[in-house]
Amino acid sequence: MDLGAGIRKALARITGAALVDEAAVKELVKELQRVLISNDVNVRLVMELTKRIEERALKEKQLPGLSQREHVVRVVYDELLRVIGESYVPKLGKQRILMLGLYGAGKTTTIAKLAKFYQSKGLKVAVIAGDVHRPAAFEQLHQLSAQAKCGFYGEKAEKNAAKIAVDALRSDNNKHDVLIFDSAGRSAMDAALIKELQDVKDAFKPDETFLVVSADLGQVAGKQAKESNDSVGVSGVVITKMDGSGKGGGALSSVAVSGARVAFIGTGEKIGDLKPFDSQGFVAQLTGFPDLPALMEKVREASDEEALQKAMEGGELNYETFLAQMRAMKRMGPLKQIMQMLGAYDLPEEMLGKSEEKMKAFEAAVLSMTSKERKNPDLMKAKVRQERVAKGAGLKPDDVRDLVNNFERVSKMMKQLGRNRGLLKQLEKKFGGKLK
Ligand SMILES: Nc1nc2c(ncn2[C@@H]2O[C@H](COP(=O)(O)OP(=O)(O)OP(=O)(O)O)[C@@H](O)[C@H]2O)c(=O)[nH]1
Ligand SMILES: [Mg+2]
Repeated sequence: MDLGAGIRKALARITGAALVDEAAVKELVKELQRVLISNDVNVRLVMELTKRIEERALKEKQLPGLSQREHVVRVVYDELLRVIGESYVPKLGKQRILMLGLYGAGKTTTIAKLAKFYQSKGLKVAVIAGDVHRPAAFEQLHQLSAQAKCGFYGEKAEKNAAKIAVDALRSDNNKHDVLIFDSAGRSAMDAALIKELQDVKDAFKPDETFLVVSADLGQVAGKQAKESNDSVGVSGVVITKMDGSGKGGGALSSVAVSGARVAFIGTGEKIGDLKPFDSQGFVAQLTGFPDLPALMEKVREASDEEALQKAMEGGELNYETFLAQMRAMKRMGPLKQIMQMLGAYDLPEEMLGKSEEKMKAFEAAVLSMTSKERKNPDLMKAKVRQERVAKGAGLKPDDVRDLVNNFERVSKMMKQLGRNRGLLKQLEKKFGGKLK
């Protein structure tokens, strides 16, 4: 059974259980251990991971608004994500990339895929045929470059890879934004390969050095990542053949714990079968909860609700607490009516979560503020700050000005209402818990 299917089956025990108690959590943990180990994930890692899952699932305070089931799923998701590491955000600028890896890992194919990827981001790409050992390597890359419609440099008879790098840089003369160098594979990271790669590095001066490993190496991928990093330095790992291997989870987790970052994932032989590594998406897929982001949203709202409660009780309003309030109000429809009953008729409609778009804009703006600005709303009255935030949030300065004005209006009103401490509590009593 592949890793994803196994994890989903294990989680089904929880989601299908009549009662989510300690025994159910222990069952889940046992099943997870079995699945992870049989998928070549390192045993020590599995034990650490499942111990944390068990502890957190049983002991951690459940966030309000989450069911016991959701709480457990969330813990599993969280912990898997922690092992698997961060998503990769490709740099989209001028750069040189050196590719390395053992025989047949997928270096040359991946180069064509990368060329296509960076070109799709508007960058000019050329590839360099630097595999001087395999006779057909030059032709293979040449053909792939035609398919990817990118530039190509190579010298058929040249046996010195570093010299090819120097010549390619000279003839390119800054014409292309991204240069990708194909190097020769070996059956092991031996001294000769390390020396050749080091010479190429000195000549080519890469910004990124990507190690290419095949998913069917399983845990060995992590060992390879570590060795390559120690000997030549690696800035990212591309895991290929994730489509055809049951050991992908093992490869991925072992690379992540080796300290290297997973940069791209190859999922097929075609030129479009490559994507930057998205750890959240990957874990969502593994756990079989495509709506996990929705669950996470619920988690966030639950914590927002706590922040809201505090803000209402303390009467303090700033951009941070305001954002939390808006998020919570979105769910607490009745609050708006209650506020109207209290005479607060002129709450700006769109600020009460009616309009998704405004909400998103507001959120983007708040996230572009410094934490000082979030806590001291008065600072945001300055035009220069509004302009800076607009730039950061991808909004027009006028939009940010509107948001600031709206905030000021609501803030004034909240101050009047908020003088009544514990307002929310009283309202809840009065309306019989309708607020939740
Ligand atoms: N299914 C699948 N096949 C892949 C993937 N990436 C590469 N391959 C295949 O793996 C084989 C080897 O790929 P190459 O790109 O030639 O590997 P290489 O590392 O350059 O090999 P050498 O230059 O001989 O060391 C080819 O048949 C590719 O089509 C992938 O993500 N999925
Ligand atoms: Mg090759």
